[in-house]
Amino acid sequence: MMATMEGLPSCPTVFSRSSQRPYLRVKHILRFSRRRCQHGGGRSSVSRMPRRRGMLRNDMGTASTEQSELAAATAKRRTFAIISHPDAGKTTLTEKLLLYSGLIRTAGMVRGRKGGKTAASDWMGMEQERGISITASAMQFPYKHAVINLLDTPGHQDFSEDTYRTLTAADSAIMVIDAAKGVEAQTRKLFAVCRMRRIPVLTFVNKMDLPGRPPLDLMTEVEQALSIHASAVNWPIGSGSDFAGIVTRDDHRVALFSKTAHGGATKVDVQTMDLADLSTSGRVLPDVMGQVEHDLELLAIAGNPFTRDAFLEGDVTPVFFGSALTNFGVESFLDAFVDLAPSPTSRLADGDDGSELAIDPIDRPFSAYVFKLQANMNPKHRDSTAFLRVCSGRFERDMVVKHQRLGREVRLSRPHSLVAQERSTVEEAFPGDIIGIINPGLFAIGDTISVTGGFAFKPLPQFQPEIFARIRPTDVGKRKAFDKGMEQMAQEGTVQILRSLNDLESLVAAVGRLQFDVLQYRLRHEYRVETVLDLLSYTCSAWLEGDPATFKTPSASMIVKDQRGRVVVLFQDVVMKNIGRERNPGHVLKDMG
Ligand SMILES: Nc1nc2c(ncn2[C@@H]2O[C@H](COP(=O)(O)OP(=O)(O)OP(=O)(O)O)[C@@H](O)[C@H]2O)c(=O)[nH]1
Ligand SMILES: [Mg+2]
Repeated sequence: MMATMEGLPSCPTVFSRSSQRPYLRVKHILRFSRRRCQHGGGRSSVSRMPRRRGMLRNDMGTASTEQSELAAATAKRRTFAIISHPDAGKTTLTEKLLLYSGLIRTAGMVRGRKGGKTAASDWMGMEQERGISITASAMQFPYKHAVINLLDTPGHQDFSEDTYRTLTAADSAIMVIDAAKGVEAQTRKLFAVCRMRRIPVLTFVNKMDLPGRPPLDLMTEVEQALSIHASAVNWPIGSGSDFAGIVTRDDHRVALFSKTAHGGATKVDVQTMDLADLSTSGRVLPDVMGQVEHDLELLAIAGNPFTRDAFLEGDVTPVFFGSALTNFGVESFLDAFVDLAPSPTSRLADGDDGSELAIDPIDRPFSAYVFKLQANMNPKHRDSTAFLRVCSGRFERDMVVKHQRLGREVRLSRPHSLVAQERSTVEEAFPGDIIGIINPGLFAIGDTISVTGGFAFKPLPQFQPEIFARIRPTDVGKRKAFDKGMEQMAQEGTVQILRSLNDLESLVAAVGRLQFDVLQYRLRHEYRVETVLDLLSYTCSAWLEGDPATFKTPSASMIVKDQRGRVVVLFQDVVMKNIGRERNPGHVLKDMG
């Protein structure tokens, strides 16, 4: 295969760790680029040039064709994040959505059996060892008439900053609820973020194959705990070992499932029938049948009506029941999801002149922002990837765009779409798409790029750190690799690096202890550096507005600065922080940066 100037293959190529992975279908969205390779035998110099809006057009007809292509592609996009408390089944559901999309042929487990297959989105070694998600993961796949961009997020609160940033890239969210546990603490917090950002939420009640709480109780809890109307789209037939299927409420069609071997690694067999025929089929016990009929009657009288507008407004959440592990209810959920979920709409940005702008996905030329950085995703490519969410216009490979923070132009020459850590080179992308760009150190989290320049999307939140430490390599000879690893981890937001005001001392800071475990694990595995970490006694912090020289520090506190040079005060505990506030009425202590 011919190599281009940058050392890249000339045809769109899929990079993969295991050549067996049947991810190739992702390329159907790349039809345009593949045709060019087949017929042209490589990229011509003309095709390398970005088709700038207005530049290469020779008549209004072309302009409107491009515009309507863009509008059609945007209308197809469904970009969503899966959120919940740890262990509710987000990664398992993600894996099953990939299975039903055809992107993978057999689904892996969150915690792979020895030598067995693991879930695609939990790609990091530590995730596979511990069976938890540590970092948000992006995947793109076509399904029916839609192109789906799915973001699997970690549930653990120590990684909530990553989850919050990832949520900003989504147009809707799927909230997964464990049928036995109901609405848990972390789910409440994440739901509150969705509400604040006006992201509509669909609810998937998972683990119906295990003994759980009555579905009506769960519906009530969703309504009360989250102050939202809940409207069941389907209803479970039995639960635990009796969970046999679901019935769709509007047409009373029943889907009965047969258990598959290998714990749901392959699609489940479905038999459909009318509810009226279910009792005579002998497939469900009479008392299960009686309960379903009773619940449906009750819902018909007292249940919330569902309208798509109310869902998009965040007034109601459609509720689905199923079991991600056994695949029960996953396909009908995905079908309903592509119909209900919104496609991308305008996003707010701050203009250079201080005005607030709504960036329309179709009317504006290409713009995007970086919501995540991740290094060393694929051992074959020891590099850093910037995850971009396309907000407007058509993206084309090799485009030259304005980098708002740096105030300069950059060429986007190595874009790829993602299936967890695997990459497929992309030629074009549309609003809603998540693409990866190799980051040669140009991008930081929150950066805006656009064809026109002149605005920045709203800044991403940074949480106040609550745990602090000093860290050093055990072997002083590894200092260089250590510094490189630390710089990368800090850029990604894995941890924050704080320095004393005179720059002589540096500390690491995080929102939760697990972030330090990830830091040490990644330094060991990705940079071959063993480290010693000494925890410090500070437990909270705040960004300081005002002159640090006149700030009267309470005892056992410390003034430092963060990576962006902003002043941060570290306190031993909340009492000291409050004393700091009281003693310094002329200063402001901010909890979110
Ligand atoms: N019985 C049963 N187990 C399930 C189901 N869905 C997930 N699990 C199991 O629940 C555990 C947690 O599942 P995950 O998919 O990792 O949960 P998660 O929400 O991604 O967890 P974090 O990413 O760590 O927050 C795993 O052992 C899964 O096999 C289900 O429908 N039924
Ligand atoms: Mg997970």
